[in-house]
Amino acid sequence: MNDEGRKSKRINFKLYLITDRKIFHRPSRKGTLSPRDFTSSIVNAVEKALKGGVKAVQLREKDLSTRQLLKLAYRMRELTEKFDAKLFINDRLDIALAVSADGVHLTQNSMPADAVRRVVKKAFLIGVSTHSLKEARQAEEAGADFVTFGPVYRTSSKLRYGRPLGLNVLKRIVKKIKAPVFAIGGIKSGRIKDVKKAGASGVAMISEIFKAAGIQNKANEIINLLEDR
Ligand code: TZP
Repeated sequence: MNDEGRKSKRINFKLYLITDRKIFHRPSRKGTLSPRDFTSSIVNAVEKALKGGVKAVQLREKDLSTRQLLKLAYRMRELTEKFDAKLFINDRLDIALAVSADGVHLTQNSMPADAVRRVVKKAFLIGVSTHSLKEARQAEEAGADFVTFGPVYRTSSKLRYGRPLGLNVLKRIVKKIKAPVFAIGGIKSGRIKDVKKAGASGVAMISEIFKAAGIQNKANEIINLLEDR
């Protein structure tokens, strides 16, 4: 794994787990999930992953109301703290600060990293989703601690995240920026070797872990693959 010499001291994890509670519950016809749905299954699933050794979780539930998201974020904070894992909140700096998360994960439509940096403590971490070398460079220049890059492969949700960018583009980006790069999009256990070879500092995952029959074992298996154990 090509993270020697990178600004990786602040980023001490290689597996970045991203939530998607819709994996467990389909929204009703009205397009909403009941409050019970969003406080139970995803919390249980994240707990299993934490038991398997996950050390970084991104709460990414874009369709929840502010109050629903805040409530879920408090639960996630409690849980991640118990397992000494980092918590990131997708896009919402306000929620991240309110629950004392370790950081925020910014999209290309979020506040830019430099604007966030101006108002947070030094220890607060900033991740940024990127999909090209230009975006990765911009994120790094703006002070991102790490970036996710992808989709590298076709994801299970078909082309919702854009066309797959491939390992060669990942390789090029890793060479050009110093910040740790997490490969995202269609990452499965069997692809970790190639992603590592391409130079990624780690992987970000949704379905490979949350759709696994045994979430705890799957998380553990992936961590072992990433750590070369
Ligand atoms: N951004 C790019 S691909 C993706 C996101 C959020 C989805 C990754 O999901 P999966 O199930 O790990 O392919």
